[in-house]
Amino acid sequence: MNMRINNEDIVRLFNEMAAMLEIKGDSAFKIRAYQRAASTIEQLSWSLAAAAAAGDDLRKIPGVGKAISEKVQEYVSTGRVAAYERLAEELPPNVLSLLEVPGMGPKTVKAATAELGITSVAELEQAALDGRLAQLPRMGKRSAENILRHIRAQRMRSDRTPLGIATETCDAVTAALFEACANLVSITPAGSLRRWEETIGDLDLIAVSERPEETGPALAALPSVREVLVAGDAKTSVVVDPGIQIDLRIGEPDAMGAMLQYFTGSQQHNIRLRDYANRRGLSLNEYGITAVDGGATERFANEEMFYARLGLPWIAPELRRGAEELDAARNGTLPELLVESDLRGDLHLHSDWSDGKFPLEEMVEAVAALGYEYMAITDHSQGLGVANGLTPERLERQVGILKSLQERYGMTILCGSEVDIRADGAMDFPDDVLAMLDWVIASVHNAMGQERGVMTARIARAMENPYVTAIGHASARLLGRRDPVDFDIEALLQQARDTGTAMEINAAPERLDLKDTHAARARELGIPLVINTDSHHVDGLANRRFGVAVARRAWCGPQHVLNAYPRAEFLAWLRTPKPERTARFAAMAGGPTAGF
Ligand code: DGT
Ligand code: CA
Ligand code: CA
Ligand code: ZN
Repeated sequence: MNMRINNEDIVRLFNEMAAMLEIKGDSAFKIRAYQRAASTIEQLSWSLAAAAAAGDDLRKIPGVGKAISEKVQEYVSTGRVAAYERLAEELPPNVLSLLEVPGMGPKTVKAATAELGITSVAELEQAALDGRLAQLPRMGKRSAENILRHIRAQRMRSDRTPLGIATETCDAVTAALFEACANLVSITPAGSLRRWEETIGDLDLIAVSERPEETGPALAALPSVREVLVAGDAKTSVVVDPGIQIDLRIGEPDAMGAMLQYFTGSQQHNIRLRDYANRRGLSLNEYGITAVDGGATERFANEEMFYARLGLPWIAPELRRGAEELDAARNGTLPELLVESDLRGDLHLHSDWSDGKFPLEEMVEAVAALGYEYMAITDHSQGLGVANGLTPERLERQVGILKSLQERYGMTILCGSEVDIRADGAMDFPDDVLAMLDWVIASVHNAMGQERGVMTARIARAMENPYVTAIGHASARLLGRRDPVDFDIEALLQQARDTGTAMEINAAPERLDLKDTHAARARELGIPLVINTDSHHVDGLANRRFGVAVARRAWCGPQHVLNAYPRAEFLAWLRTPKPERTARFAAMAGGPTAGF
């Protein structure tokens, strides 16, 4: 199989080219063109390489002109881009990491490498400490000290924080602030957290208080604060354990609409919204909306009113990516997004029979308490020794127990398994064992370093198995800890459609897998998505909100999600022979019950 280049590969390429051109001092126009192309391609759900290979005209994509389109073609057909390689040869190694240090612009990076011979952030830190950095043109003592502070803060912040950890930190800080400030009225998260991005650069909080001047100092005084970066009237910035920056701003109740809108972003969404407003003679800022030809700033108590003033419906934060959401809002074609209460089942759950922490009965009881109509217990298969995987004999015993439990519940309890996909794509149980199950999730848990072609063929083979209902956490990534496996997502999703295999959105916040753009592509292809918590603990069931967020970011409504369907329809799909399931799902999604 000739593996395609993923969109992520192309995005990285163009971002790096932009950065290198910046250091070289090339034209701002050219740099901006690469950046804009990268940010557009990042949002695409469909494979750019596939489109290029099919001979599509890539210039129809906003931000993709002749030069960019030719580079994509070159990359796709040869796996290399000569212009990129030329740039990399011209510049010192490691130069891109220097540019990531706040305060280090392209000119400074150039000077630091050329005049001081600096090739790493560690060397930059040394030069800032011993005074050499301050000697550079346009630098000076103060700037050098700032860079030193940023290097240290960056090290402490350790990059972007996975959504789950950011959410926990946000909850903890919010609770502590309420504890510390009797006059606090509300704390609302904005920024990437409110948009449910998979990783968070920093946390943006907006506070409303009866004594606003006390809120910032109260944050700075919390015991979890490691460092105070900014202590101003308008903004307080701190770094809290476990190394997350928090930007706190004070809002006013009658102007929260603009405040929340502005700081929710994304920056790209705001830029487009501002252009849109400008063309209507209005200008936007964090306090409200002002007519360009003068007059007072109008204030808005909430975002609905803010967007309404622009003639737009409210746009869900998950959609605010600066992609197609503005056009959709204008045309009245924003999707009816999935909400948590649409879910009617959870189909990936572990008990203490494998690596879960709770007995079968307690897991079943906890799911029933959510009011679900169906569930599946899916303990690990035998191959996963470390997770106490079940042998066929233990699995058969578990099936017996689940059948007897079923008598006590109105909820349908499916007997399932999370079966390893072995390195060669074979299932970890023989077909006669799989045949006794109602629901089979196939997942990759080992040999994750396989190259793209091998991994794609491996998962594709698993989908051909007639008993495999869904692929679990397809990329096997752990945010901030383990990279996704390398596969051709387009080839896999087409195989899912051809074989009638559902694709899981694993809601565990360290996974979020499928990720949003891949889930959007699955939706476009008519593949049923299933949102599972993969709970190993009764508390894990609440993680469904993260899976719902991924689905919302993928523009999914309940009609796109298998476990949002009423039991009868879900079971009818499950009873349909596998190759016919895609057609069956299309009929469900487009049928009389769609869009409930
Ligand atoms: P992050 O923190 O990297 O995960 O991403 P955000 O989106 O939370 O970004 P952040 O914290 O820098 O700023 C929060 C929002 O505030 C951002 O999404 C849009 C708005 N914002 C901040 N600075 C600017 C700016 O210079 N221009 C515009 N248009 N918006 C800004
Ligand atoms: Ca932020
Ligand atoms: Ca921020
Ligand atoms: Zn798993």
